[in-house]
Amino acid sequence: MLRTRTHYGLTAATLAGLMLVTAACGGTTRGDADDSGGAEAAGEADPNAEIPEGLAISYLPKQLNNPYFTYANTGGEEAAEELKGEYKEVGPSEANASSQVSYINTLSQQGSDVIVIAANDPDAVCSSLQQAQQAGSVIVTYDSDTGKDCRDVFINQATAEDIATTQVEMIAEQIGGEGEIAFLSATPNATNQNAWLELMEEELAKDEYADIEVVDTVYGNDDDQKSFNEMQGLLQTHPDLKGVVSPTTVGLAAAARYLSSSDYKGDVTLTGLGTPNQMKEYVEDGTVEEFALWDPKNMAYLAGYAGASLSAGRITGAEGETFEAGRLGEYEVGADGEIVLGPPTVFNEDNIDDYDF
Ligand code: RAM
Repeated sequence: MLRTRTHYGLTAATLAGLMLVTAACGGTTRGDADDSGGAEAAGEADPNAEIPEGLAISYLPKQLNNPYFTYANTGGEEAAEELKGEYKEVGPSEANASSQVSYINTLSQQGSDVIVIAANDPDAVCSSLQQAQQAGSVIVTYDSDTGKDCRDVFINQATAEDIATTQVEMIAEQIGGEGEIAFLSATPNATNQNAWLELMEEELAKDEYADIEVVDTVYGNDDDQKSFNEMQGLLQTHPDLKGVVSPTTVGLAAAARYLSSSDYKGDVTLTGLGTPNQMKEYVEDGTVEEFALWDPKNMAYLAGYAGASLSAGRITGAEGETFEAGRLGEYEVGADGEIVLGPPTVFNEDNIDDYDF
């Protein structure tokens, strides 16, 4: 549905911006929402609004070639198909802070109705996203958020608190409640990993974890080789290390690969967030006991439905609004436009064979 977008889902701030753009451009036909009056102009949702056919729904992951996003976006494609929209995926090959900006600008210029993005950096993408909103795109963040003023809604894979406490519980249990641990994270600017790291530190500051000490945090940049090297470095730098938490699928798989063929296997615990298919061999060979994740495909599927519902005006992103998300059923928009997919799942030898992603 390129270039013929509905403006029903626009927020008041977006409408103000749109009016400015309209005024600046003088005579464009795009800004007809400002004189349409009624519920739309007031930014009210119409739960019965039709989702138009042909919506352009574009996915912009942190990076291409990351199995997590490759699998996740099959859910985006599924949603777009069910909604009779046009699915597209574009993205950088590296998860650098500013690597997504040119893709956002291009999608906006192409008239994408919905842009679904996992932000590599909360700030670097903000102004391009706001410009895309002003030009009529709905912005849905998934996996990794930007600021709440730079998007309409955020599809959170699970609450940040749940993701943090699950990982702390796993590492604490596996190292017997005491000793040195370290974090092997993704990129230093990643909104999601940074939120989880902060909450894990808070959780570990509680009395029950008084005997666990975080001695280092390193960044593998969601690059396989760098993550592998960082894991090696951690083990060499901290001879008393009892465990490593890697809250990234790229980091966890690379760290497991290093650990599995090193002398530290069996002595150092490794856990974090991983995909069952990438981790299966390391659970089977005893390198890793337990790790967690959610279903990335459902996350991207939910993002597609949220984006289409916004674009059609069924929701505006206000707290308390509800919408139907296909096979996942009804979801509600929470505070600050956050929509939570569900709790994380813990994987170990008992259930890992039940999953294929
Ligand atoms: C990596 C990415 C992604 C994160 C997962 C757990 O694939 O950093 O953003 O959610 O790990």
